[in-house]
Amino acid sequence: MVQGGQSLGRQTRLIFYLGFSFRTMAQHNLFAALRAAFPSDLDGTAVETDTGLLYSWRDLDRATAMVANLLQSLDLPAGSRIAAHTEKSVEAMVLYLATLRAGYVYLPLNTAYQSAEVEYFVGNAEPAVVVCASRNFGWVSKIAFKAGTQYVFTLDEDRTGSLLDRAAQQIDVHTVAPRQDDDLAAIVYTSGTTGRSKGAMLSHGNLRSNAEVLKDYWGWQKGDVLIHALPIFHVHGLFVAIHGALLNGSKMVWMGKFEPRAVLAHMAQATVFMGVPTLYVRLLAEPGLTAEATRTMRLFIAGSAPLLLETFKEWTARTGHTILERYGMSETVMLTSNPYTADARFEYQSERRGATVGFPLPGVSLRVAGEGDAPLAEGEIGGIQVRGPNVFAGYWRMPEKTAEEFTADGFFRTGDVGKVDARGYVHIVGRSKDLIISGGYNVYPAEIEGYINELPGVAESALVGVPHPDFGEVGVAVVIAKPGADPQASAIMAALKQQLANFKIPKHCVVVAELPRNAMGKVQKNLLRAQYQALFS
Ligand code: MLC
Ligand code: AMP
Repeated sequence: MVQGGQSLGRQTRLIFYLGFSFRTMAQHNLFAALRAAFPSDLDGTAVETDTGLLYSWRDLDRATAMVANLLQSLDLPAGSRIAAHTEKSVEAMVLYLATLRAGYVYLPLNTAYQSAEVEYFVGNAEPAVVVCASRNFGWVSKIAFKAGTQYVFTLDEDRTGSLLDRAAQQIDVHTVAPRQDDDLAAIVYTSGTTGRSKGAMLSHGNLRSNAEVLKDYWGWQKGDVLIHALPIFHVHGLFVAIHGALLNGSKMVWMGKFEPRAVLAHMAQATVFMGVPTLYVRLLAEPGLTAEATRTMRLFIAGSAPLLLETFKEWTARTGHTILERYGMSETVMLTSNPYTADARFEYQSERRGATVGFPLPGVSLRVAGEGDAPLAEGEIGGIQVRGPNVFAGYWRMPEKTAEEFTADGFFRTGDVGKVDARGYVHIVGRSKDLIISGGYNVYPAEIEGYINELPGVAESALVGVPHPDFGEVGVAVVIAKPGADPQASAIMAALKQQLANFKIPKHCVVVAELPRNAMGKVQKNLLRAQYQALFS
């Protein structure tokens, strides 16, 4: 087992215990920690958008107070979920922060999700409040009211909508709702509309402890400026990026959508960038990506999907910077990271190594296990299991699923397969879960297959992930027709587009006579993957 961080000395322990008794009385609301890190000059710029808007720290404080006051004025039951199906905007971030501030539970929903997907999440989470784009109000409110939601507000990217209209009537001071470490802060769905799609329950303590560890581990410093170019529906853009900047009192350059040239144009005023591998691949395709263009940058961080070694190397060759790759998931926030600094005491551990995800973060225990959860030796490949203050409390209203994913001694089975090498670096070599990660978004084959199998003329299907130069991995659907039927690949794709988020649509579909099967009759997806391996290369 690998334990992140150093063991505590006797003296440090004493301080820790004294500190602990004080902390039990203290404010544990994550928002309070973020707010406490705002710079003393509240008139400085906290966020600058790619459309030229400036928000001061005072603006963030006042806006979150007003939205928090609005939420509290609704007299919602304790623990109410506030679901957001809103495009990326600073106001959407304010809604997230205000939800924390008021002590409710935030539920982010990707705006790519269509009605069946939203219906599942809203039906499962039963949010008291849903906020959506005004153009979607008709269908979203119908779903929400059916699920028992009391209030549906609108919020658009141009700072309009009923949420802000109503919040404008509130006062701009607000006392942060007291919360304990174990209190729920957010529910993040892993994906899909099938019964297997699970809401990971993250507490204030999970999120705050992880953010605090990363602040130190990644050497956040005074003057840092983050380019925020990721969506804010998922852990990477919502927690890692936003908490990182706010907890350091750092300005964010806020991009509504990732555009490589816009990112390059803003790089000269920034120091930190976070992206999924596709963002790095697309930046590398820009001739403007040079050492000069990245001169002011201190740190490039990648994660959410495997970063190819060739991307890692090319980045260094072009910019002189070494990408720091880290590993995490919705259920755990961040787990491991390559090192930021060269630490003379651990010289061999100071290198950022491509194709590895570095070391367990301080406080995280990580082990590689084989059959029956038996721990494996160094270098052996098995299931990655983790434990720590960042690991979620369980799946929303799914105690049996939660129990299935935890070992008897409290380790969470990540579903990732990997090893720890002789130097202690963690390598991810595959996944035991049937999952495709495309451009940093998760696609569950079983969900897509379920939709395809419902289409006219389809007997059966298999979705497999194959390498893709831009998205890293994409889905290929292999379909078997019902006897006498002749379903067309183009019609299948068109039908899926009507029902599913765009990133889940297979990039290729073929109708074949039969699927390869093993002696037990199970489809051999490894053979299909091998067959279509070179489709996009
Ligand atoms: C868009 N498309 C995708 C896709 N994104 N297809 C597969 N995978 C994706 N990720 C589709 C579009 O619908 C479109 O289809 C076509 O591909 C081209 O679209 P595009 O204009 O190039 O896409 P774009 O809007 O630029 O989006 C690409 C992207 C985006 C890479 C910027 O997908 C993105 O922001 N990804 C980041 C996801 C993320 O934040 N993951 C973090 C999860 S947290 P058509 O047919 O309509 O033309 C996590 C934990 C952790 O994993 O460790 O961090
Ligand atoms: P999600 O459920 O969207 O949070 O996705 C989490 C999954 O993304 C993990 O279980 C991993 O499979 C994958 N992942 C995250 N970071 C990395 C990384 N650096 N390398 C490989 N896979 C990663």
